[in-house]
Formats: sequence, structure tokens, C-alpha cells
Amino acid sequence: MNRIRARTPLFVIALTWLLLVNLSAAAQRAAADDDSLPNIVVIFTDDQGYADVGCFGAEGYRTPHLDQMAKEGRRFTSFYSAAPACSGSRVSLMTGSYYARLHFPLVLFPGSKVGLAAGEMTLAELVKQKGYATACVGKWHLGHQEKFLPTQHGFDRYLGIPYSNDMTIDPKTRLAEGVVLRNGMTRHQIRWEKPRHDWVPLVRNNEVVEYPANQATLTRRYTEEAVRFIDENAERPFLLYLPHTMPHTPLFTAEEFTLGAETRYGDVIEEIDWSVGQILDALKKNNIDENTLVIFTTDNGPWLSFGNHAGKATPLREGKGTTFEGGMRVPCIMRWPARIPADSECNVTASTIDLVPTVAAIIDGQLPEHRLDGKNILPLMTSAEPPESPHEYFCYYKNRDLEAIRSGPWKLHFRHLYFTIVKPGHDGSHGVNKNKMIELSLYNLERDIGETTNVAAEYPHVVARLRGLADRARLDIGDNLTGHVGENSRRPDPE
Ligand SMILES: [Ca+2]
Repeated sequence: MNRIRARTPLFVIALTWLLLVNLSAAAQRAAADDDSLPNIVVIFTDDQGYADVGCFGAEGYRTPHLDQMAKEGRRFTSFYSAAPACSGSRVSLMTGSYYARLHFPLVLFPGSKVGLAAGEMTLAELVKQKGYATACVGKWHLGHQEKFLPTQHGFDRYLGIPYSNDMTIDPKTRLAEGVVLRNGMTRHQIRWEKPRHDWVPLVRNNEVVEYPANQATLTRRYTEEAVRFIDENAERPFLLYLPHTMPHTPLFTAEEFTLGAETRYGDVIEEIDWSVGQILDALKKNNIDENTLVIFTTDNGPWLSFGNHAGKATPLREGKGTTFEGGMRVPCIMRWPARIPADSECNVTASTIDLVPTVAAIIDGQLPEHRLDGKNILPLMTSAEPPESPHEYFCYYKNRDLEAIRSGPWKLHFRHLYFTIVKPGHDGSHGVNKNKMIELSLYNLERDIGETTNVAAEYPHVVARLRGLADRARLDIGDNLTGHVGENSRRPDPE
């Protein structure tokens, strides 16, 4: 091979290379002209509970646009976030793998040294195969150093905060030339003073453009950015990933949404619902809503410690940070008039980890060679009568601990610690939490969605079957509770 290459004249190599580049660009252009490729919009809120949408049982505030979206699409009632907190959940959505397989931290901080690995194929890189325009607008949380930001992972553009809105700023973060400094901040203070909590940077592409970000206007500005992106790309297929900063605490809304509902949390959800309406209107105005798949869901359950500043997961048990249903089962609505039957429901297990393989099936894209955990759920989305779940089992990881596993209606918790709220906080303050231990427990989620009655003693054969499935997962992905490394696990990239 080397010998042949050595004898090939340079100009032939150059010509061949040019031809290949042109062919690939032509293929991308042809794909971009293909009307059958749907646009994809993923609206991903932060810490919104299972019961925090009107059509999922919200009380005290209204979500007319989301309810209408459900009437025109499909509601998923057994949809999971793949992690009980932010970063783990986002990396699962973006790569199609459990965060435990990727050794990815459950939550990254401004001091974290790791981020999304270059070797992982993201949802954005997948659709780039077909020439999609791509934008990320909102909270990223997969590494804030430049090499981890969205524009290095398949997104053409990015506007948002790099991690949670209760965090700080990494003093080494690059500030844009014209950065807007608010609240009397100076470059010197950012570099040398102790960072303040709840003061987070707003980033455009790779630079901080505002510090601290004016959080009261974030939902509105994200929405304007998203609508602008839709308007500019209406003539070609696009992916819009819109991970809202809200309703993660501290809660903020634009002035016109203040006190429209009974609580500040309700105000925040009403503004997000307004935003959903703006996105859907932009699609309709451009005559592209028929062939646009819009997915609305959230990254994990409600942070119950915050009491009246948190959502609700009723009738599910516990909330964010736990592997009970309240921590990971989330509201999900999908609308795609061309393919998804209106006013319909899917009740079997599906998850955000399914997005990558499902989108690959929709656009006929090439998946990476390494192992993924997600499945193609297109049949769950489009068939008149949704079939069975493609997941033989679904894993509930807290960090790298396999705390529970679900197969069909059955969920088995292994012995593990969890925290529960003893006294909820008020008006943005933390409540009192307590650690508790759950022993091996089996629940039938179809009969007992609230995980109230342990039936392990009555169904030893079910316990044995789920234990066998968990053993398979441990060998493959890993499990710190049992000391399994995981033969097919992968590491995030260091700084
Ligand atoms: Ca979250």
C-alpha cells in the first residue's frame, strides 16, 4: 500500500482529494434539497416535573400551547430522562448512550475538568451527514471549556449558559471584546475575585458576551434566537436544540409573566409554554410545520427540596436526584403532523437516549461503530397502535451505581441509599433532606406507579429475571455498587 502511494504523483492525489471533497459537498447539498428530510426541534426544559404540564395534570397555571401540541401529536407517559440530574441526562440525549457507560459525571461544575468526548457522535453531528443546519440555544452543561462547547460538536451556532443558572463563572473563561458587564462587574473582578453564586455567563459560540447573564430575559431571548434560526433556515432541513435554563432555580421570568399564575414556578412554566407557542407559530408561518418533528421533554424530575419553587411529579415517588420514577420519568410530547397520529398516547418505555438512533432511522444516517444504548422508537411515534417497547430493559443509574432496572411493567430496586425531603424549603431556599436506605424491592409500575408496595416476596421468578438482566448490564456498562468495570464503557475527554 505504501509502495503504491509512493509512486502516485502528488497532483493525482490532490485531484482525487478535490473530487472526493466536491462529491461529499454535492451529496450534502442534494440531501439538503431533499424535501423528505424533516426538521427536528428538541425543546428540553430543566427540572420540570412529570405533573408540570396541563395535559399531565398541572394545577394552578396553564399550558395551552403544550396541551394543543399534545392534541395534535402524541403524549408519552413512560418516557425517561436516562439520568436523575442535568449533565448525565444531556449527554445521554446527545450521544444515545447511558451516562454511566460514558463515565460522565451526573453534574458538571464551573471547576470541572472533563466534557463531551470528541469521539462521541452527537445528534448534531449525525444530522450534519445530511447537510442539516444546526443550532443549540440554551443550557449546554456538557463541558464549558472551549473544546467541549456545542460549536465543536456539530452545532453551527450557540447561544446560552454553559451550565446551571445557580452556578458561577470559571475565572479563566474567555470574554468577548464587547462583553456586556452588568451589576458593576469588571474584567479584573471576574479574573481575581471569588465567583458569586447565581451569576452565570451568557455565551455566544465560544465567548462570554454578557456577565452576569440577565436571567429574567433568558427565556425570551432564547425564543427570539430560536425563531430567527427557523426563519433563516426554512428552506433547508434543520435541527434546533433548545435546552431552556428554566425552571431550574433560581427562578426568573420576564416582567409580563410575573404573577400571571398562583406561584413563581407557575409563571416560569407559563413563559416556557408561551415560548413553545412562538416556536410552533414560526414553523406554521414558514409553512414547514407539517414535516417538522417537535419533541418537548425535560432533563429530570423536580428538585423537591425547593418546595414552592419546585414542580411536582405526582403521582410518582420522590424527585430529582433519585432513581425513583419521580427523578427520571418526565413529561414528553411529540408532534409531527406528517407522521405522528394526532391526539394519541404511547404508554411503553422510551427515553431521551433513543433520539440518536431514531433520528438516524428517520434520515437514513450512519450510526457510530461503538455501542449505543438507545433504540429506534420511530414505530412508537408513528404507528396507529404503538407496539411494545424496543427496550428489553431500562437502567436507572445514579452516577455509576445501577440502582434499579425496569423490564415491561416490573421495576426492581437493588439495595441503595437515597435522599428524601423531610421539610421542603420556601421561596427559593433549600429544605431539609434525609438519607434513607431501600432494600431489594420489586414494583409493578402498571398497578403501582407510585412505587408504594414491594412485591418481591410474591414474584421471586420476576426478581430472578430482572437480576439476570442487571447482570448483563453490569458486565457491559459497569456498576460501582457491585464493582463491575463495564467491558464497553468509555471515558469523557479531559480538559
Ligand atoms: Ca436538571
